Amino acid sequence: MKRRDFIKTTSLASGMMLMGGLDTFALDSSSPITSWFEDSRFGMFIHFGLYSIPAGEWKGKIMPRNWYAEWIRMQHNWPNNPGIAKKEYDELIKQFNPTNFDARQWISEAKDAGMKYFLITSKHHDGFALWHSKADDYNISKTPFERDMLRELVDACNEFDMKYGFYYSHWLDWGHKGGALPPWDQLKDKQPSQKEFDKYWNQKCLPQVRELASEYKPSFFWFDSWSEIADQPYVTEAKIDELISTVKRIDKSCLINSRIGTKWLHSKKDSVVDYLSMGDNEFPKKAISKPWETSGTMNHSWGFHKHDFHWKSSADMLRLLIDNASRGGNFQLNIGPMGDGQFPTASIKRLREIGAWLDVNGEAIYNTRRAEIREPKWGRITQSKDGNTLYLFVYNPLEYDEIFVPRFRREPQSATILENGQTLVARAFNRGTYIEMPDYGVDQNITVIKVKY
Ligand code: JFZ
Repeated sequence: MKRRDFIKTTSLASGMMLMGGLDTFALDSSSPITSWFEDSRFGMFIHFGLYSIPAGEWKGKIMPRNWYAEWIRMQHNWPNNPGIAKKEYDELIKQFNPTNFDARQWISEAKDAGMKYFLITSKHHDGFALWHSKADDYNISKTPFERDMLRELVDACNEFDMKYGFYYSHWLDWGHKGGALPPWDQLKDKQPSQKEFDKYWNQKCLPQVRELASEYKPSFFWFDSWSEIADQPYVTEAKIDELISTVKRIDKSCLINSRIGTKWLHSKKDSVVDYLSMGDNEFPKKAISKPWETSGTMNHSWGFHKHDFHWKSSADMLRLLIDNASRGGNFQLNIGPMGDGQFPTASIKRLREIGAWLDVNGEAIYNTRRAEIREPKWGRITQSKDGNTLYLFVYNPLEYDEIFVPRFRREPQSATILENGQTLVARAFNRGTYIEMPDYGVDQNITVIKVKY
C-alpha cells in the first residue's frame, strides 16, 4: 500500500468511527517488524533446564503443586532460603542428559499444533545456559549431554520454517555471584552488591545476549521481570536501554518484549519495546492496539512438575487463543518437557487436538486483526486485514437461532461454516448483519463462520 493510501484509509476509518456507523474498514496498524508476530498469533513456549530433572520434587519432598518447578532451587523447603545450596543444585549438571531430546520432533510437534513461532528458556533464573556459551561456563557443554541444544533447535526451526526467540532472565541469575536473587526479605543480606551486579551485567548478561543475537539470530527476545523490579536497584532504566541497544545494534528487527522492565507496562515507555507481555496466564478483557501476547501454561507449572495434574482442556486453551486473537493479541502456550527431553504425553495430546482444530479453522486466526466491534455475547470476532471478511467464533452455538454482528451493514456476499462449508442465511438488517444458525452441522463447542462482504 502506498503511504498516501494508508493515511487515507486510516483517517477515513477513524473519521467514520466517530460518525458511529461504518461497513468495513482495514485495521492493520502493525509496523513492518512486528507484522509477522501479529500474523502468527500462536506460539510455543518451552521451559527446560536443570530443574526439569527434579521436576518439582527434591529428596522426596514435593513442591506445592501451585508453585513453579523451575523455582525449585529457591523455593524448595520454603521459607528457608535459598532452599537448595548452589553446590548441591549443581549436582544436576552431572545428571543432565536428555537422551530422548530430538529438536526436529519438538519443532514438528509445534508446527502440527498450528504454532507459528517457538520460544525457549535460553537461560532461566538458575543461570544455566542451554547453549555453548563462550561468555560463561555455566552451560550445557559441561553436562554429559554436551550437545548445543539451542543450535539444534535453531537448525530445526530453519528447516521447518518456524520463527524462534529466546527467553533470557536478565535480572535474576542464581548461577553467577553478581546475579540478583528473588526480591524477598529473607534474601536481603544475600543480594549482590551493586558492583557485583555490574560485573554480572557486563561479563555475563550483555555478552550472552550479544552471543545469542549474533550467532543464533532469534527473531525476538522475551526478557523476564515483574512488578517488583521497580523497587530493586540493579536493572536501572539506563541498563534496560543498554540491553535493548545491544540487541538492536545486531539486528534492528529483533523484537523485544515489555517484561524487560515491567514498570513501563501501559506507560509511555512502552514505545521503546516492540510488544507487550501480559502477566502469566493473564488474558486482558479489552483490546490493546500495540502487539501483545499472553504466555500461558497447560497445567500450572512452567517447568515440568511431575505432580502437577491440573491440565486445562484443549477447548479451554482454544478459547484463550481465540479471545486473544479477537483482541489483537497472541497466545504462547507452554510445554515443560521432561528431564529425558520428551514432551509429557498429556501435553502432546492437547497439542494435537488444538492442531486438528486449527487445521480446519486456522484461517480465522492467522493473519487476522481484531475487529473494532463491541464483543458480542455469543462469542468473538476477528477480521481479515482488508476488513472485507469477518470470522465469527460462536461459543456454544447450539444456544442460538441467529446471531447479530453490529456495525457491519453492507449486504454480505456469503456466510459459511469453516468446518464443513455449509452455507448460512445472512442478511444486512438495521444496524448490522444477521446470520441464521443451523440446528445441525455445528461443532457443539466453537463454530467458526466466515462472512464475506
Ligand atoms: C516468570 C518466571 O519467574 C517463571 O518461572 C516463568 O518463567 C514465567 C514465564 O515468568 O514469572 C512471572 C513473571 C511475571 C509475572 C508472573 C510470573 N507477572 O508479571 O504476572
